[in-house]
Amino acid sequence: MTVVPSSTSTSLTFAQMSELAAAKGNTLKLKYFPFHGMVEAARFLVYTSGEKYEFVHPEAWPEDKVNTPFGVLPVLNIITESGDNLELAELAVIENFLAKRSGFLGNSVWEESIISMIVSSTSTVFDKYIVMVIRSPDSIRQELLDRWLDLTLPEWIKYHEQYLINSGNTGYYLKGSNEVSLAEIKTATLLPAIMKIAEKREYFSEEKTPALFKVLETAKKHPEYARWLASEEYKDYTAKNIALLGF
Ligand SMILES: N[C@@H](CCC(=O)N[C@@H](CS)C(=O)NCC(=O)O)C(=O)O
Repeated sequence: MTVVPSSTSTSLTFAQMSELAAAKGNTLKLKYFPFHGMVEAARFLVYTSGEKYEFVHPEAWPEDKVNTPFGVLPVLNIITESGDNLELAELAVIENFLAKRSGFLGNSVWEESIISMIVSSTSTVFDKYIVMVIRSPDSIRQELLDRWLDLTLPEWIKYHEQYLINSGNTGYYLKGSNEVSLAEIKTATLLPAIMKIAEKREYFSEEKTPALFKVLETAKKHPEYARWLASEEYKDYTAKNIALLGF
């Protein structure tokens, strides 16, 4: 099998690439399938970056795999003003890169690590649903869905409620913070989908999950996030997500 490596700007040094990636005036191109899937937070971070951006979709899949670093999406291409093309793959890395650029990753290395820790926990619960349930054979999907609903999800709910309450139940994960970070954005983007998937279990309510609901309110009060939720682009991805995945 021949794998053609995806394009990278090999003539630039890492120091040059770092400078270019942080510069203003770039165009951000985020490639993923034409629904929210796993990139809802990443799309918001692109939207709020202040840079020109394009949300692009593969023309043909799996044919387009070979044009990505690891055969999967999302991929972020940063096109600099001088036409260089810097490429990043792997969702967590793309999210962190974009979040750091726009101030959604705290104000110190420790805050950054705590935010990444919380995001990783939330990403994992959703990834498990995608990998264990959605991609499973029809014959065992219901059993795996029940396992996710009865074991995986309740743990996430319990520990996140506890973490938020220990942080003061303010709607922010970081104690004493009043700045929206990727931790709140990640939860706010995935919680509505998770609630829909689990609606028959009745795990979520103002009484049962007050701290998680406060995170949703915190995110919705963020002016840029509210603007993103109201945008046609966002609504279009939501409609396609519902049509394809049911949430
Ligand atoms: N480790 C990757 C996983 C990405 C992933 O699983 N992408 C899926 C879409 S959600 C994909 O590209 N699937 C198509 C394929 O595997 O051919 C990441 O975190 O970005």
